[in-house]
Amino acid sequence: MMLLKEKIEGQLPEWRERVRKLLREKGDVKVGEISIAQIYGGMRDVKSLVTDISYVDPAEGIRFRGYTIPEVLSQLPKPMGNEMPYIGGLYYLFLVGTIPTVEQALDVENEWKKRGKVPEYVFDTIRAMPADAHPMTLFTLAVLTLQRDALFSKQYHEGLKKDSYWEPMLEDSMNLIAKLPEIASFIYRLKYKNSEIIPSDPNLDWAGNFAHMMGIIDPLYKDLSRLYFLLHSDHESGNVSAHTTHLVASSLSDIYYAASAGLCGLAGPLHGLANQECLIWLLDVREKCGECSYEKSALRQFAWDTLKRGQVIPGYGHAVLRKTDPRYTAQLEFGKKYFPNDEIFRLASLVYDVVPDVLREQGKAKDPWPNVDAISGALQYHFGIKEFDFYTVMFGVSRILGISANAVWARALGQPIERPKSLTTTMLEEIAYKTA
Ligand code: NMX
Ligand code: MLT
Repeated sequence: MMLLKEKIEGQLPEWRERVRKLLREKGDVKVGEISIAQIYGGMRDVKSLVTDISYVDPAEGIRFRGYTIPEVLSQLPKPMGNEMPYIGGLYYLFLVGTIPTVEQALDVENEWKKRGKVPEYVFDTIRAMPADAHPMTLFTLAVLTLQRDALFSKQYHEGLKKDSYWEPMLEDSMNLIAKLPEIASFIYRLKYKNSEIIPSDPNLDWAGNFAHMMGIIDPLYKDLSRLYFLLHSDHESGNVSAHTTHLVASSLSDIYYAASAGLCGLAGPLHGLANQECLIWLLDVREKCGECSYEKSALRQFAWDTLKRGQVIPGYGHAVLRKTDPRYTAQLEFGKKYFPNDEIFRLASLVYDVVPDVLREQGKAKDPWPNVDAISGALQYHFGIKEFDFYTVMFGVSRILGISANAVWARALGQPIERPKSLTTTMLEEIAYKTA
């Protein structure tokens, strides 16, 4: 039996009883209230979702299964001679809840190797799309195309018992994740590198193999890929990609349907597409400010001009965080260590000295600090990935780790179809003026 399956199966009776007990004994305890401002305001801070895989503390940032980003980076097993961990180990942590040994991390990596062959029909579908289709469209489509092979849908129609729903969900998730590096790098090479596809190297780990298939020679790019996929993987359940995936999967859609829906949400400029927007913004600074790009006064003016045009400064602000995103800090440290004098990296780090003050002066954004997207593109740019409309695909590859792990556990714990209640404006007015 697959190790991950065995480990989840071992924990399930206890988890199911824990949730049953809480519901039985304390099901009517109130966790919060909801105001009219929250209903109209994107449900900000409404506590209505549950996940044990990650938690975002506004003042501290993300913890994966209780571990901070620096703890995860230092404690997860790493390929020999490298500084960044196996992503197989991260997935083990997500699903099992404990830091794996090297053998356990490699067990996940080996499962992915066994399941990695991408069916030709996926490539044919991508090739059939117009040449100017956005890479996120191609990626989302590729994930959806794989739905043909969904085990969950097949077994459900064969009469699978509810207690076992999570098993094909896990199998499907493993099958999907295994194929992502090859699909993503195929899109990149097809679109930007003359269709010169680089075959997969079975000796490499999942993230290292992605770096190899992208055609980046510098061995450090393998570690950046491991870092990138780790940092973007999960951010609790309320963000658009995670919440969309959860919502769609709650109707018992399989992971291919649900993850492709989540990716569509990730493709929005206020969410994952912000990494592309950030790079565009930095290149714009360089083009318009020229030599002065590195002067704080010029950067300040540029930031103000952006705001005055009614646009957001991409990569800054957050719905939950109220401090610098630790995912930003981890990437900043990587750049400072390996290429502090890189032009675009320097510019991205200088923006950090200027933009928070500008946003505070403007007084609108509740969080003036950088998020994960503010610097990720600058690191890719350093390694020659200059086609910024590809950046969100890498975010998507990584995000599927988190959303699929959540989908497996949601199904294991029998979470029901999601269906909140809506009201009309008249009803809200009646409630408001009656209680006033
Ligand atoms: N630049 C300019 N204005 C901003 C920014 C920003 N970076 N961040 C927030 N604001 C504005 C926001 O547009 C809103 O204005 P208005 O009242 O006119 O609608 C006001 O400040 C209050 O917004 P907040 O409550 O602080 O933020 P909210 O929770 O609504 O949105 C984001 C969070 C992340 C969508 C927002 O900060 C933003 O648009 N940031 C830039 C885009 C970005 O970096 N997105 C990536 C987020 C991370 N990710 O990968 O998903
Ligand atoms: C994410 O990683 O999903 C973003 O930081 C957005 C969020 O958490 O709201």
